[in-house]
Amino acid sequence: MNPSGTGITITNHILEQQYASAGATGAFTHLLNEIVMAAKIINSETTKAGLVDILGSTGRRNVQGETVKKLDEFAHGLMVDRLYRSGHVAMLASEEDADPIDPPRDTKVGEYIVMFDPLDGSSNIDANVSIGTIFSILKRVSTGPECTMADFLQPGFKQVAAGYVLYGSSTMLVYSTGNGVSGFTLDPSVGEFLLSHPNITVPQRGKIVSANMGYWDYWDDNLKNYLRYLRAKTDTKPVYSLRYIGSMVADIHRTLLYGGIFLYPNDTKDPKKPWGKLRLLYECNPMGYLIEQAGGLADTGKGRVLEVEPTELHQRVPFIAGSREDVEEAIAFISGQRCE
Ligand code: FBP
Repeated sequence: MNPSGTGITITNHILEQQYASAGATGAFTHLLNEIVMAAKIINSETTKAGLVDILGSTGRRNVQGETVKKLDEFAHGLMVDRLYRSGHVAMLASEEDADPIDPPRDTKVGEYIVMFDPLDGSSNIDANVSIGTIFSILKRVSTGPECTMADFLQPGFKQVAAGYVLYGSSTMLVYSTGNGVSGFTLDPSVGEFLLSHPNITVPQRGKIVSANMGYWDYWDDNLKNYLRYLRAKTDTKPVYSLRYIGSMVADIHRTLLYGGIFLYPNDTKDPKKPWGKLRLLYECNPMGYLIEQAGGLADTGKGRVLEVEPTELHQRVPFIAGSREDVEEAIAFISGQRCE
């Protein structure tokens, strides 16, 4: 795959989608292009992070109770600025803010709701491990002068687009508008995201398991049975290899390309929060949408992630996603239908 060879830029690709959809106004194209621009600017900061004063924390804690990293704050501010600059956003929500983010005064607003995790995997930033930006786009549903929480608390299957940017050995932007999943690699020599991974399809079955095994003692027996099964070599399956980066974007990107299964299940680490760690609206729904668009499955252990009726902006859900056959097998074990 030679990005420069194809020469299809992400803007070309987005425009082709626009021409293909009847009644398109260009608003969506403009919005996606602002996300592309934000990705390029965040990339320029992450690649020189060790050289400029952008590593380390701000000393503040966000609504998740996590320490806010300087790059988190930078990426958050930039996404808010670029998205509202498009003039097509009704309202925004970010992992970094407890409440939806009002448009700046005198900003032209539009019909799109965007929720995002400005910098996912921020615990890995200072160690130069891959990190990412995740975004989910919905259409506004409320009709009054002001947006309401109903605009944000929509089930994942209502998304009109979703994607992520991976700041890794190379920087990639992977997105879907409901017609399959496409991956673009940033060619620094031309400053353009070029099509490098057309029509990404997750393999039906993989041989990689991705979960933070450090939490083993907090998982239930059905899940442990499944993971023991993956560790066993049988005539029909190899031993599954363990890969866990601890940045959801990087772990899901590998799962999309190589197949296998990524799990952040519910656990009893904190009995008050038995539902795992990952956030439904700006982590699990956009990633679940991409996995499904690529032919895989995304489940909570009790049903399709994209059918969860959201109740809170920052709610968390268990997340089990990847190759169709692997997720089906995992659910059979987790629900107790299988135990060997
Ligand atoms: P944020 O960094 O955006 O808060 O994301 C959460 C996250 O870092 C995910 O990227 C990753 O999958 C998970 O948490 C890792 O959690 P843990 O350290 O508990 O395995």
